This record gives sequence, C-alpha cells and structure tokens, in this order.
Amino acid sequence: MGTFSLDDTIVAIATPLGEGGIGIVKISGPQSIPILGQLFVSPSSTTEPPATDHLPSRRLTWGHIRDPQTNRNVDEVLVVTMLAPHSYTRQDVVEIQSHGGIVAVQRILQLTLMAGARLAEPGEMTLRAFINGRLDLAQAEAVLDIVQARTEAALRVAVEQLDGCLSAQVRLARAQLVDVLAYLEASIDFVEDEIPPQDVVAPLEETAATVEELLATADRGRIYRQGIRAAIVGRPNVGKSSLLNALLRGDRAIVTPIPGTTRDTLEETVNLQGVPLVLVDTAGIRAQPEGEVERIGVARSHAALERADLALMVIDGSQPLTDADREIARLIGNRPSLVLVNKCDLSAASEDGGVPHAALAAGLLSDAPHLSISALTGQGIEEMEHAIVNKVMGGTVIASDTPLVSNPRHQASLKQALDHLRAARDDHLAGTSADLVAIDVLEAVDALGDITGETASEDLLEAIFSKFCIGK
Ligand SMILES: Nc1nc2c(ncn2[C@@H]2O[C@H](COP(=O)(O)OP(=O)(O)OP(=O)(O)O)[C@@H](O)[C@H]2O)c(=O)[nH]1
Ligand SMILES: [Mg+2]
Repeated sequence: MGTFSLDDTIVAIATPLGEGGIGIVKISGPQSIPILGQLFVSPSSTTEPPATDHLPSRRLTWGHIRDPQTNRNVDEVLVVTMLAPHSYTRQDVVEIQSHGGIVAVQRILQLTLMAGARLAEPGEMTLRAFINGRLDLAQAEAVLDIVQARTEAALRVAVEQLDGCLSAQVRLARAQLVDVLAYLEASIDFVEDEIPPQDVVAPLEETAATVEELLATADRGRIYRQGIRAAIVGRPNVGKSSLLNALLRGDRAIVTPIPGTTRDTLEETVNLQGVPLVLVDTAGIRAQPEGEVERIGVARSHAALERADLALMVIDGSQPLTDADREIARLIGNRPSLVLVNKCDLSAASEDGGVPHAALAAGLLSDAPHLSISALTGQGIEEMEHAIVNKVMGGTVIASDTPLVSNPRHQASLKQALDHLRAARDDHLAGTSADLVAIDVLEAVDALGDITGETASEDLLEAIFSKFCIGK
C-alpha cells in the first residue's frame, strides 16, 4: 500500500467479475469527475464533452461510456457521482454501472486508467474512509466482516460493530483513562496541594470491569465470525459420510457399505443456529490401511483432526467396540469432542453378552457428551445439532446490551489493556509513585486506541486493509 496518499484518484471494479445483471466500476479521488468527463456521453447533455461537473450529486444519469480514441461506445451505462464529503471515502466518488460480464467492466476500467486513475489496492477505498474519519478502525474491519459473513448471526455482529457499538464502549473507557492519566501526570509535576485530589482507583476499576465484560463475549463473537471446524472421525464404515450428508440434508459424500469408501477429506459448511460449522468428512482410520491411496487418506484424517476445533467421533452402535475405536479416542485425547453412537436404528442387534454397545462406549472420551443417532433415518440429528452448538458456545451468559467482540485483534488489545489496568491499580494501591502508575495507564490507553485506530501504526493499518478485496 506504500504511503497513505489521498491525492491519487483510484479505481476498481467493485462487483465480482462474471456474468451478471450489472457491473460497477468505482472511482474515488480529486480527479474522479474530470476522468468521467473524458469518457461519458449523455444525450441529455447540451455540451460536448458533457459537463460532468454539473451532474447532480447522488442521482443516476443515463448515457454511454465512449472510448475517446476510437469514438466508439463501449457500453450503455448509468453513472452516479457522489461529491465530497457525501461519499463512502469522503472524496469525490463516481460509480459507473455497466452491464455485467467480464469484457465491458474491464474495458471501462482500462479507459479510466488511461484517463489518469490508478488501480486501487485491496481495501484502499475503506482505508480512505478511515483516514478521512468516516469510519474508525473497528468499523472499517466490520465492513470486511460484513462482506465475509457466512451466517445471519455473523452478519448481525458485524453490522453492530459497523454501527459503532463496540467503538463507543471502547472510546468511553479510553476517555476515562485519559482523564486519570492527565491527573497522574499533573501530580508528578506539581506538589500535592496545588492540584485537587482525584480518585484514581474507581475509574481504573470501572474501565477494567468494562473491558472484562467485553472480553467475556469474545469467544462467542469469534465463533460467529470465523465459525468452527469440526472433523468427523472414526474407523471405516461407521457412517461418517452418512453423517455429513445428514447434517447437510443432501447427498454430498459417497456412501457405500464398503469400508474405505472415503479416500480424501471433504469440507462443507453448514449453518447451525447461526454458527458457521465447517464439517470435514475424513477417511476411516484403521491401523493397516490397504494401499497407498488409503494410507495417504488416513494421514489426511490425522491432519484434519489436528486442525479441528471440535472432533465428532462416530462409532457403530450395532457393532462391538474395537481397538481401532479406542485408538481414535486416544488420538482425540482431551480436545473438545462429541461421541456419536450411530446406527441406533439397528440397536436391536447391539447386544453383546447382554451389554449394549452404547454402554460400552461410555468409557470412550468419558468427558464428552454421548449421543445416540442414526445418520440413515435422521433420528437424533437435531438433538446432536443442539449439543454441538452448546459444546462450542460453552453456556456463556452475556448481557444483551454488551456488543460482541468478534475480532481476535480486538480481543488481544482488550487483554493487554486489562493487564495494564490491573497493574496500575495494584501499584497505585501499593503506594507506587505516580510516574510509574502512569506508564501502565498509558499502555492501557494505547491498547484501547489500537482497537478504534487512534493509536494504530502504519504497519497495523497495512496488515488490516490488505485483507480486503479490491474495490472495497
Ligand atoms: N442402518 C444404518 N446404516 C447406516 C447408518 N449410517 C450409515 N449406515 C450405512 O453404513 C455404511 C457405511 O456408511 P458410510 O457413511 O459410507 O461410512 P463411513 O464411515 O463414511 O465409511 P468410510 O468412508 O469407508 O470410512 C453404508 O452402507 C451406510 O448406508 C445408520 O445410521 N443406520
Ligand atoms: Mg466415508
């Protein structure tokens, strides 16, 4: 991204490339209107070239984009100008709405480049909105979260963040601390009777409580935003792929009675009560895989388990437990898991010396919930879905007026702030000198400032905005 210059006029295709109703080329910067003037012809215009600086702001105008070199029309378009500061970037912005497709939008993009615009970097439009004070950093990050949201719950969290709910709380806490900091610094420079005494402990404790409350939402918030990965593991033929299909309510994975059907891992996302759940179906794990392909498949199953946030261990309830089942339970160890005793529709056949297999299975991963299901008939699948959500949400209770912290970056900054707030309070109570207490308070102020961007470094901004798509 280099330097954060606002003087260039930048352009990007703002819609996905492909066949579609419309495609939008978006221009932002001081030359937006003159660049449009070089390319746009409108029959309603009485001047030649049309006086684009007289186009009404934020109203659509119909016309054509014309290649100034060949004088040929490229496409029929609608253009809208949004004059500074009434635009997303708070600069002059032009949006050219052409027919969707690949050629027309790319051709229009090229013409704007030839007319003096520069290709926008990923996230550069939003970066400008941030630099110009239209959005703070947490709000800018929310824009990316909205674009990437995979469930309505994730969208709701992101929209709340864009509205500034999180920013408002963080700013309030930060302002309180700035006040404490001013007092501490004054008490370093002046003798005590020159400045009225001020309570330091109460505001430190109050802000710490706010930060703690926000942190308590972070696990839940992160799950809504990022989703969780669940690996479906078990020995061959227990019904892992059938379970994936049952959760997807479709026929995604191949299911056969032949052990070793699934050779490679397969990923699909489902929405479980707002939680984006990435399900990974794996090859059945057995000690002696047959042939090279199965051996690689089993290695991938191990890797999928390593990367998963949650293990769904499937066992066949109609069969006795095997050493392979116990070995897989050992691999899962103490990571979060559920034991799914499948094929409960066959339970009549599940007696082994009078002891039901499900009961034998109770010894497996004894801390994990055990559920009886049938991937074939759908029995128990809904209960299992609830159990999965309960497991990942961990029963945390959150006050409804507390905004959810969904971004790990915000979580890290809040943790940092909390550590410094606690240190400052303890030091102050222990009679440590004001200049040392002030250092911790300043660190806390900066950590909170990182969230909303008041104190964010250029490196941090680059790291954040480079994750955006081009045109946003
Ligand atoms: N009766 C009954 N059969 C089931 C159930 N779930 C799966 N099956 C059958 O069990 C066999 C194996 O199912 P899969 O889903 O392919 O098992 P898998 O664990 O993915 O097997 P691999 O891919 O070989 O590891 C198929 O014949 C399924 O129809 C169930 O709940 N009840
Ligand atoms: Mg399978």
